[in-house]
Amino acid sequence: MSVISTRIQGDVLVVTADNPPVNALGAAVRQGLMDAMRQAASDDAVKAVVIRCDGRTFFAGADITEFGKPPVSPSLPEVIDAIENCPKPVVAAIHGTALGGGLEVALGCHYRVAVPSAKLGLPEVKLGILPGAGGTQRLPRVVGVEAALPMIVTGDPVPAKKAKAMGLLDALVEDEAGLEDAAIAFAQDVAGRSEHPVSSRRSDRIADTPPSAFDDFRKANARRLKGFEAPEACIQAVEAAVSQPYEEGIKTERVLFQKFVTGTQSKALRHVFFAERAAQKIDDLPKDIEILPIRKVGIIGAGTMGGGIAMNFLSAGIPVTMVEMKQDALDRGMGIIRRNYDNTAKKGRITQQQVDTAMSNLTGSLDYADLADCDLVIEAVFELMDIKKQVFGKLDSIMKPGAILATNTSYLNVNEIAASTGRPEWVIGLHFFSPANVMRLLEIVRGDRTAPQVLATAMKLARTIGKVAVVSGVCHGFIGNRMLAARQKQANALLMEGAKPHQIDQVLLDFGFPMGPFQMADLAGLDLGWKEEESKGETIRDVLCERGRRGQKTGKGFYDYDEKRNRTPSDEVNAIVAGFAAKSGKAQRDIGDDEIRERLLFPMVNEGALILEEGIAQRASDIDMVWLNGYGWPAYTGGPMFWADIVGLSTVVAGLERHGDAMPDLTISSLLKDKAAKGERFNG
Ligand code: TC6
Repeated sequence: MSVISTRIQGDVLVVTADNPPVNALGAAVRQGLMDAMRQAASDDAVKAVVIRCDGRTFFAGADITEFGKPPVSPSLPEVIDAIENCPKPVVAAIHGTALGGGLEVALGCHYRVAVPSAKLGLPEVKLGILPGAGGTQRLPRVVGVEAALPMIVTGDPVPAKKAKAMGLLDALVEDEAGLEDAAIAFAQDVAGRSEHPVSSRRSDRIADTPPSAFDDFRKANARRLKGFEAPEACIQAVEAAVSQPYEEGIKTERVLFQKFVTGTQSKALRHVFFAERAAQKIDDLPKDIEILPIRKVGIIGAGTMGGGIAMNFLSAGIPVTMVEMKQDALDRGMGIIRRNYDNTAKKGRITQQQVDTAMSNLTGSLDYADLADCDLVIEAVFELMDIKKQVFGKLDSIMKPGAILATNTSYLNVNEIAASTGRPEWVIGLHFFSPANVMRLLEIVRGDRTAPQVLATAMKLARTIGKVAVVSGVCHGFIGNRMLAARQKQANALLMEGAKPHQIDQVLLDFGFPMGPFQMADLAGLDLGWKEEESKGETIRDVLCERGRRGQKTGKGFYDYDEKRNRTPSDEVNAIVAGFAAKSGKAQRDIGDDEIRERLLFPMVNEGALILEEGIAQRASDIDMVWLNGYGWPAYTGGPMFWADIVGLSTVVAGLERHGDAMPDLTISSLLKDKAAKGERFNG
């Protein structure tokens, strides 16, 4: 069946796309639209045209899988020009999402109508490119530069009501089922008008732009956009819309688009797009597996982690019972949740009504028995195996049959925890990242005996609460913390060899991380897990803590901090480290940034390769998702495994071998060596 079909209703040509799942504008769709425009122009009985889509959405954009392949005619810009040049008025009927090339098609139409639930956006920037089918020239002409810039540069879509208010839509159709008929009626109405169809090219809204608009926007968004190349290209293209005539502006957009679509950042961000979707797939689970209903969730522990986890479910409308040992700890935890919600409401991100609903779904308790009827319980108690086992033993005796028992452990053996119950099939790891209500990553740890249904339910639940879930097998630290440990080991070794904390941190900041390991340690507190009474000054951390250097909260740690928490390197720390190095007989030396970067990042890639080799991660791109969503790895490099592909696996192996003397206990993964020798990549 053809992906584009046409029919004539009255005097309106209705053009319908049907290209599941998201009506991407692949070659066949483009050709079909082109043919339809020819039909509209040549058939005298046709007075107007409606373009609409079957399925769950209007065109969700160009077909991303075609990027990087030889172009197939007609191009999207040619198709949109054909729509715009149609002598009969063309109306876009929008439901679902009109994104990227999809919105550009709609902008080529002379009129746009949509249902209120629709969203419209130009998310190309998130793929490392800019709208390349006229979007940067047409959108500012339709809605003005002030409204167009954020849409194009951040890529965030706008809801239909806002789109109507900004002039992007001509009408809203309240009755969703009646969109097609309403669009046809709208088309008949405009066809009867005497004036020519309105082209997005002709507008003087763009002339209102103050000259400072672009620099102001650059300044206001500098932090958010740091490291990404495409946002600046987007700004330049919109600047061209203001400073150049339409035909010239379109050429500027084309040149920038061609440059970026073949760039490394775009390849990396496209990889991220598909990696996020791939992570949701578990290869050995049957497609029709039954998903268990999760109507009520229990959380053990009302600390920062437990509270953050609870908020995920409350925000999704799922009632939560939170259990603590003491009333004051419970009150404190519940109070923090309320304050967090209140603050979000103050910022206008949620309504007071939503705060009240979320809080009304939260019950506090001091009694495990109150968890008995929960469909899922997550423990977020102290990270000690004995304590976890006690908690699970108790849960086993209380929870109803068929309830999922989850641990939020970040390191411990989930199989061992599961074995402390009589129902290991119902036990799973749900490793949230702090702050748990904000961070997108959820590592789902599949125990050796976890039932497929339990795993599938956890994956579905992750989607419900807006997390990016990645499945990990059982090993110490799972995917993320195991690789973090490999990096930390090198950071500590480099310190002893003469690199300074600020130098090591700066190398990672320059790479694109939001923070380096010593900044992170200072933020978390150096005394986390450290006991004063047991400290014998045997490690750098012992000495720092003993001297009151316990991190940002004490005004000093690896760095000195002023009252605004600005950090400066510390001579005292350097002397302490040098003292330890001398005691261990290590000569300190100047270490270059390249060596630091290789010694920090190559062992991580190696650990990732071991994780793959052992079957802990399903695929390399899952490892990328963990680091992108949980640890601040810069998205524009695609994640550690994709980055290694770009650097070249033989370069990584050569680097590991070159630094071998400094990393004597590092075993190079045979998978990594093998792939490097064959010139292969981790990702395809
Ligand atoms: C552009 O338009 C540039 C224009 C200039 C040209 C000159 N192409 O996300 P889901 C697949 S750039 C190909 O799970 P949802 C996706 O991989 C594009 N495939 O669904 C998945 O496949 P799988 C600008 C695509 O309901 C399946 O469809 N547009 C595309 O959660 C389902 O996707 C965008 O960036 C595509 N464009 O969300 C929008 N889109 O089942 C990208 C999706 O094999 N898309 N697939 O894994 C989205 O944001 C979302 O897909 C959604 C639907 C909101 C449309």
